[in-house]
Amino acid sequence: MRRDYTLTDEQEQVRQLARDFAENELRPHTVRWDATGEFHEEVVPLLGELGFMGMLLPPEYDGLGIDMLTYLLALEQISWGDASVAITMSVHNSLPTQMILRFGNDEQKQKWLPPMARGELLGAFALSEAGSGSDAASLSARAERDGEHWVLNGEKLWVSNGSRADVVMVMVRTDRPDDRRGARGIGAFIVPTDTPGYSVGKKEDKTGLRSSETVAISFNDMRLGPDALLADPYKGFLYAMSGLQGGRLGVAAQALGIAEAALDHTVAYARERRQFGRPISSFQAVSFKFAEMYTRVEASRGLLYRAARAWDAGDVDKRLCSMAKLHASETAVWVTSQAVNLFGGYGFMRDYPVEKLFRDAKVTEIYEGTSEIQRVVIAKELFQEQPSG
Ligand code: COS
Repeated sequence: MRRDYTLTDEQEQVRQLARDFAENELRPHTVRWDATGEFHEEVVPLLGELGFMGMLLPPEYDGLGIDMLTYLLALEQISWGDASVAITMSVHNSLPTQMILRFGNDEQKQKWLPPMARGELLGAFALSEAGSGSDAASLSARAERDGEHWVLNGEKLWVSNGSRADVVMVMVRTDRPDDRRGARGIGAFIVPTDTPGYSVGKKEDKTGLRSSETVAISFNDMRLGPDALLADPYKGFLYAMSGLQGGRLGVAAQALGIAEAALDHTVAYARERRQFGRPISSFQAVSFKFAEMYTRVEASRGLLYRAARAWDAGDVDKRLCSMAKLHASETAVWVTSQAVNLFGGYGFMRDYPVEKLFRDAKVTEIYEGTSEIQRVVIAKELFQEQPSG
């Protein structure tokens, strides 16, 4: 790993800590986790001990209280070690904990954040449904008032961490059927997964990220007290979108880690693999491919770190978050695909590491907003900007 002189000493230390952890605790198990699809259960408490489950939370809630860039540096390295572990960490750090921190009341923060920061409680986020993916505001799971209480019914799909989570941030309709309010008729609820009426459904059989369990969850007359509602009952969609800004940076860091891992494996292979009497890296056609892969990875890094620095300066820029995710995810898919080609026949075999990275990369173009949705956001922002001069 090259020293990055644009980072502070503290940022370099956290990055190195995450790299060492990835090297020692993740890489030795990643092939087995992928093959068996077993959840990396033993890793979550270890991440908690390092403080990596509460990186963005302030020390008063037992978090590390570090900046967005430092968090993303750690996440990138964790993903370099194993991308399934990275999504467990990313969802937990970016979505439920951040939404409680930003929009929760004191009681909710005191109750949930310290154990979540310590990695004792795992968080998840449930927005998508069978009929609402990109068109997230069209969701149909609902919460009805019953005096002070809420009664939830409906089903959510593709919930990362869903089967293991202790608490899930759930977005459901709070508007009445005769008064639908679109994106302004949705509430966000903090749902403990031991609530009667909560159930975990099908575990998905996925192309990649196979040791991250992705499930459907459903609510059947699930009663929640008023303490479960996050702030305004009609602003849950806005809270979720605000959470997804940071989530999209997390996915970008995850994609960057996958692309870097593919590049590292493929450079090592191209140095050793000999054809026509010489290492394949000495063929210009091959070396040009590496130049392109390397350049695209560094471009993704530049955009991601720029978005993170803007965030840390107080400028949470929707456009930059979407650009960073779009670029890094498409880079990861392209770089891992090139890596498979460069490994030749071996690239297509499970005995070699790059086909797993290729499978893991694909979903980064899909979840937390598809590449098409990122383009919608970027183009909309561009046309909303004031003309200069
Ligand atoms: N950050 C903050 N606020 C956002 C936002 C974002 N990224 N995107 C939208 N909003 C806000 C808008 O500003 C608007 O607020 P106001 O009513 O105050 O103006 C509100 O949300 C509704 O926005 P909009 O009218 O643009 O809603 P649409 O229904 O047209 O949808 C998209 C907007 C498509 C951008 C949104 O639905 C989306 O991001 N979809 C992808 C969902 C997703 O990422 N799912 C993955 C879940 S994790 S697997």
